[in-house]
Amino acid sequence: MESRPDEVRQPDEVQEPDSAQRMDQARRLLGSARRVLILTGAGVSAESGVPTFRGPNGLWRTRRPEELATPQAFQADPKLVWEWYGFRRERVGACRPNKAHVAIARLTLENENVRLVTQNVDGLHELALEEAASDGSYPAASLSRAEPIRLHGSLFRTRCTGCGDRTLDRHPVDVDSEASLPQCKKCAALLRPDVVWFGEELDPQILQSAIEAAEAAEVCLVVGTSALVHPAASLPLLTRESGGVVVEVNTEATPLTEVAVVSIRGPAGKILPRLLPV
Ligand code: BV8
Ligand code: ZN
Repeated sequence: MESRPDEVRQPDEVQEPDSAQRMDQARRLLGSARRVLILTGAGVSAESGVPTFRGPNGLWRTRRPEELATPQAFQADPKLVWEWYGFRRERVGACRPNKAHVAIARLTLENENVRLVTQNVDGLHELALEEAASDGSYPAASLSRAEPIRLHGSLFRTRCTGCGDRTLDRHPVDVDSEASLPQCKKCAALLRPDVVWFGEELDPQILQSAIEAAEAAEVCLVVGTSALVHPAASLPLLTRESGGVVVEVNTEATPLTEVAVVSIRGPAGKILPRLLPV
């Protein structure tokens, strides 16, 4: 089919000579695995319009995420950091889950031996899950079990820098002045986004449940991550060390490509609906 001159040609699995075999091999591995870990990064949300960290729109006002997503940056200029999180909340708030999120949501609802661990703070996995279960066809137990293990927190939650209180918060952020920044309703201290910043430890219980899921998995399906941020990037290695295998879906090669038994090139929104047995 001739593509219209203005149409951006998405890299497609059919372009690579042996990609059909890779898809078959990956389907077989996923189909025969008793336990599967799915690890996602920003790439799974790219087709929803969420800028990735290292992609073309990763920079914000020429600042790199690693510069802004740190306790030091917040200490030095909480207004600037809140402006960035306010910008992302608004941008992500207008995005919808794509076919990759939906395929993963269905699989985790249908199969209790599939766990999802995400580095994403955009809440699109959770939204896809809510919508997939909205027809009430899944028991509450499978819904809570299908909840993603969120390694790095959420854009739509705050944490108090004084009393530590955590709250859901989807409101736009008033960044007029330092005095207008979000304040704790309990102790009036400054609130911060409830995310894990670079240099900060992950929540030990959350990390432990991710490690256990990685060690128990026979297949770790890694989708849309550059695998540069740790400890998240080490989870697939734990699966391999425990005798399992790694399957990768990414539009580009990553440090995990050489670890993966099969690596599929293409956009997650196109690949996952064809790859996952749902
Ligand atoms: C910690 C929340 C203890 C905030 C985030 C070991 C070695 C080296 C460094 C370290 C190490 N251990 C610790 C570190 C330091 C650091 C780290 O890893 N630094 C990196 C930069 C080298 N780690 C930490 O600080 C962690 N804490 O370890 O505490 C400690 C502390 C100090 C020292 C030692 C130990 C905390 C890390 C968490 C930071 N918070 N997010 C926020 O979001 O605001 S990380 C954030 O960046 C994301 O959550 C994610 O994890 C990461 C971005 O990576 P990706 O999601 O993969 O996105 P990216 O854009 O990079 O790539 C997108 C990919 O998708 C690409 O491959 C692209 O090709 C692909 N793609 C694009 N479109 C598509 C696609 N694929 C498929 N389909 C498409 N359509
Ligand atoms: Zn407080």
